[in-house]
Amino acid sequence: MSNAVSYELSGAIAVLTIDNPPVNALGLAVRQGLVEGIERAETDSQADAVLLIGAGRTFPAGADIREFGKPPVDPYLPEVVARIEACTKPVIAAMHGTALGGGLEVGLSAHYRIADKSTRIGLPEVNLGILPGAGGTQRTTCIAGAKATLDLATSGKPIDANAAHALGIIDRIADGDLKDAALTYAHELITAGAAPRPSGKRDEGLADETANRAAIDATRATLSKRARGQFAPFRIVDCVEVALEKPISEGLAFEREQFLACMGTPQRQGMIHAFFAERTCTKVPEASRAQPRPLKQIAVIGGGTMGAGITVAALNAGLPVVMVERDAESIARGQANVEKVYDGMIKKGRMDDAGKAKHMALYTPATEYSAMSDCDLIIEAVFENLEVKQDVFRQLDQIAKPGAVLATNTSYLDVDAIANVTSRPQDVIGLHFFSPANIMKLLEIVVPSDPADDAVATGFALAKLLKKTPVRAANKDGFIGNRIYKAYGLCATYMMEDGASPYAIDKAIYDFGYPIGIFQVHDLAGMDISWANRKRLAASRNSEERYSAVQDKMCEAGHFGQKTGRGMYVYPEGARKGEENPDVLKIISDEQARLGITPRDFTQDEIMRRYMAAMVNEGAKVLQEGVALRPSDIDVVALYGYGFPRYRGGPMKYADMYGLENLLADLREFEKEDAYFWKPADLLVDLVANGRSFEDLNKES
Ligand code: T1G
Ligand code: NAD
Repeated sequence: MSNAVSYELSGAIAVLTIDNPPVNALGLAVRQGLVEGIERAETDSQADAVLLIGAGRTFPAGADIREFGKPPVDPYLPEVVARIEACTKPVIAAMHGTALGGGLEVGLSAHYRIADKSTRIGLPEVNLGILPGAGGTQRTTCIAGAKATLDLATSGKPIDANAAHALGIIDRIADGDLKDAALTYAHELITAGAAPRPSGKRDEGLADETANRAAIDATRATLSKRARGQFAPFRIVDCVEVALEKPISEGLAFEREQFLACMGTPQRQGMIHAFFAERTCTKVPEASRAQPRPLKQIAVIGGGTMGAGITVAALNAGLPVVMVERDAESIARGQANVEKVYDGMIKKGRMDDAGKAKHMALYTPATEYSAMSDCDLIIEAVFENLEVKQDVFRQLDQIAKPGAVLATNTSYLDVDAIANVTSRPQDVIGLHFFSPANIMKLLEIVVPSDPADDAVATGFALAKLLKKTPVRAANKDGFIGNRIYKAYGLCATYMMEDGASPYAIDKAIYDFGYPIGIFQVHDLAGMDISWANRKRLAASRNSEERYSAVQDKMCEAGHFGQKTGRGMYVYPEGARKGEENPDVLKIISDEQARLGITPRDFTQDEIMRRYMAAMVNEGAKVLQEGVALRPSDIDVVALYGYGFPRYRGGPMKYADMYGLENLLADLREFEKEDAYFWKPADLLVDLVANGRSFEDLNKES
């Protein structure tokens, strides 16, 4: 027997225990072990039934994703599943933890299923750019119907044991110890003379043809918006449709074809890269060297846009929060900003008054800094002004308890300049949340020049508590995200000044897969913030840097974006979707005339080649300067903070798939018109010269 699956007889039950930590992924050894186990049980005269169960924290959580992209090795999962289903003795699957993807498909290949009450089951393959390739689309439909299958497989979201039981996917919820309950269930089935019951031959889910048809049509309609540009979600609908119309053998064959088609797409590469990138970014030197400090109570200074969002994120995680504002009027506004979030959820029916009360019970408003003297972590989110922030940290130094971690939410300011006004700079870090902070998953953890390892580790512990995706960034202007954002923003501005319509630029970015274009983002964030930043940097700007005054002139004319109802777009009566703004087009053409620029056309392809070249080139500089630890961290920042389409994996992954030599060739072409802006990063030149990729750097990190 393979060492990943053990065989033991418990009474008349052959128990196959899958043991492949950490998540019992269905790697080769597990697949071999399952086939060997079933064949042994079939010939074992003492065994009247077979029980499949997982050791450790979960029933198999899917195929082994690390095997993807490598040459597949027999037995393939569909064969393993078919072998289990064909077993001549009843097979019972006992599921706990997260029975996902191939794990659920193995469960469905059994004839009966029992689950622990906290089990979650799901078909998350779509999150990896693929689809359930071992019968999941077919057997789930046979049992639970089209809607349930489509919800599971196109959302990728798991459901709990009760919901799965209600759908007939799980036959029994275990009471008490799972293995004991499963053995009892197996004995009951034997006593009852229960025969093998192949899921593929069941038809409860096929009965309501009208509902099934409606589910297919509704899902296709929804996906056309929700899964714009993606491949796999639509193939899933095709598979479920075939499950409704064809015999199981044809359905399984069709599903396999579609699975292999998905496996062959760049989207699969991009999304699997994203899966591992968001797990790798938590692996940082500081956290491997030190344990985090306690995190029982935190404080937030400033109750504005960010302070309120950060507070809600912490309250949602069950963390008590003290919010401090300048005065009674400001703290009342701060509390209102927090309550507004919960009131909005109650209005949408996603929370009730009791839920709000439970969270607000953890909230303490204050105007005295002394109210924070017991807090383990204090996050400052006051005005983006160095003097104001330094003053806050001087006061904090007086009242915060020894060992408290002091953090600033600054977007651009020098964290060392803030830390060094205190007597404990080693306890100061940057925690750069993204707006709205209770929604956005990204958290840049900014490491100044000499922090204590456990202070940085505490930042990562907070991220885990708040269910944020943390990325370590060194303390350099704009850190990772805003620095790269500035570069591709500049690129878009230059193209606009050279003749590309800002609306065509936004359309190209939207068609590339972003939710909105760069100028729509500017309008959303408010042009005044970047205007203030340009003014702050004016004195230190390199004279070689091309400077476009278009956005300054827009701001001088009050075109700040959605907050003033006009920016690059005009927003009639507060509309969220804008219309073209003729005043801005006038400003652009006046600037072109003033600068003697003859506007020229830009194709979508050229717009995106320039946009991605600017993004990746700045990413390479961020890497070579050590601001980011690895290229995949930059991908995580782009995916979770800046709307980069997940199915493309992130800018650095995109560049690897596009070919670094091609990207360098683009830079060389653009460099002819602006050597300063388009100068290729040394790292990029070096990688191309040595035939290496960003993925090589990821592997070395
Ligand atoms: N294969 C390989 N490694 C995996 C894995 C998998 N399926 N799932 C998790 N890991 C690793 C992960 O990289 C991490 O490693 C460690 O396990 C702990 O994971 C035919 C083809 C199960 C809910 O998509 O959603 O089946 O970083 O940090 O937060 O239809 O992992 O420690 O080195 O995420 O508690 C379908 C993917 C596969 C589920 C646990 N299955 N996994 O979450 O821990 S495709 C999935 C998860 C498929 C068939 C197709 C989560 C989890 P390391 P973790 P967690
Ligand atoms: P905001 O103007 O909405 O809120 C700032 C709050 O700080 C105000 O309520 C003000 O009363 C309070 N405040 C000012 N001085 C104070 C003091 N000495 N003590 C206590 N409270 C004080 O600003 P915001 O958008 O929430 O930004 C806050 C910080 O977060 C800034 O550093 C900003 O750069 C950063 N940030 C903003 C965003 C964003 O998208 N808005 C995103 C990331 C980071």
